[in-house]
Amino acid sequence: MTGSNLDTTESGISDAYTVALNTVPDGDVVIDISSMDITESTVSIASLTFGITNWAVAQTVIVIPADDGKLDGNQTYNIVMSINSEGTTDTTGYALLALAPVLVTNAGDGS
Ligand SMILES: [Ca+2]
Ligand SMILES: [Ca+2]
Repeated sequence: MTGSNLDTTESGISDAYTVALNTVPDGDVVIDISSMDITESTVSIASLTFGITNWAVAQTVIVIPADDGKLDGNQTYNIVMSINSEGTTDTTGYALLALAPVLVTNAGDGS
């Protein structure tokens, strides 16, 4: 994974990170993605699927800032990723993997 500390602004500057697997799976690995503070941002995609053919190909998640209309300065929160147990068919260990959150700071725009 690349880009674990992201900066966005309420005025509309987004940021992004990429995810790829480090080892070959023997089936699909589905990773769910969600913003822990949707008043500050949303994510461009709700889940990523990696398989035997694309496990090493980086997939991009764009963090899209939201303007909450509050004078709240810079807000820091996590984008969390978790293995989707229903969609994941891999048996090499990804099902038990805990994924580190991505820290995002959304800078306030003064309103
Ligand atoms: Ca805000
Ligand atoms: Ca604001």
